[in-house]
Amino acid sequence: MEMTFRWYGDSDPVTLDKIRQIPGVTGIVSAIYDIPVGEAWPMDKILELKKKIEDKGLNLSVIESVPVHEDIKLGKPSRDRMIENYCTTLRNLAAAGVNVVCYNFMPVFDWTRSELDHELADGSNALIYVKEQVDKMDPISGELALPGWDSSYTKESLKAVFDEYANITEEDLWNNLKYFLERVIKVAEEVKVKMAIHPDDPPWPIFGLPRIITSKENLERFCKLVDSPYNGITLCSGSLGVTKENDIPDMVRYFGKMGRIHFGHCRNILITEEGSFEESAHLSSKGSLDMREIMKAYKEIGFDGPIRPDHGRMIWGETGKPGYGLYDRALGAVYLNGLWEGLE
Ligand code: DNO
Repeated sequence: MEMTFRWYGDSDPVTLDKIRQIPGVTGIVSAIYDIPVGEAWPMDKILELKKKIEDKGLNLSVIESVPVHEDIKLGKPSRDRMIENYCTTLRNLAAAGVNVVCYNFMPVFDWTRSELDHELADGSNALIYVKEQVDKMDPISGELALPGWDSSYTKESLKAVFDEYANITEEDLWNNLKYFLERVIKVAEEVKVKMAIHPDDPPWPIFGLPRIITSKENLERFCKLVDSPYNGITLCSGSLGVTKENDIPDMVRYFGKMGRIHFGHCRNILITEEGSFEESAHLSSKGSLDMREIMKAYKEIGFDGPIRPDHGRMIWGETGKPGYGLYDRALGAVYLNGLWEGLE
């Protein structure tokens, strides 16, 4: 297992100099953020990113994410050109020595929360999802922005894309995902890049948009869409774990034995009521997930890929990108490494 940490590039207040001081973290998870979704990533930019990271004595372990253009998810004719570009990006990444790529297939919005700085009992601030509040939110008001969301939408273009999704069913989304995978996984196999889909967060439909990467059953269906070891998963405990039906250690064992887990996101969450949750500290006793059992499952499958702590709370007065401060994520990394060492 390699402990990794997400870095948002030069604009990230959590610098590589800080990250390299977290004991046990050797890998960086990053991306190129200034290329429009749907365009190919040029070689020189990839090499520049890699060099910056390696100059600090770290590895560029995972790209999170190479985003999938909405036209691909919608199955529009323009998708062929965009899939071609996606394949070019994979070829370039492979040539630069990157071999794990994370992405997601969530329509329009990436991870969604109702509040970004909810104060917990200990005075720290965390992201939370309260079903009632989300049900009342107007997704196209442009009022809520999250680090994972595409910020290039205007109110009008958001409305337009929502209209396009009005006719897209879950089955359509499955078909469009299959179409994408049939083309991309061929190239991934050829250049040996492990593709790792990120589950939908939260794992249920929001704002009337379909979501399909949500459960063990659906992940199994996903694996069979294109039955290749390069067609794998980012097993995100915090995304899948907010519903009790998803047994995370069981999923790690099941998909791990199939050789389909290429990346682990390990964080805890506290289910506050059915359909609502808070992002808690990583420690098992602070949330609903048994983190030791999850790490034990990774140990049992002989996992040798990258793992990262995931969202952290804001503690000790830190401010910054919601979910992506330094301190609590660093505590998470050290805690997960401690569990791992204890299991050795
Ligand atoms: C949240 C992340 C997601 C993830 C994407 C992958 O912090 O886990 O935003 O990066 O869904 O494409």
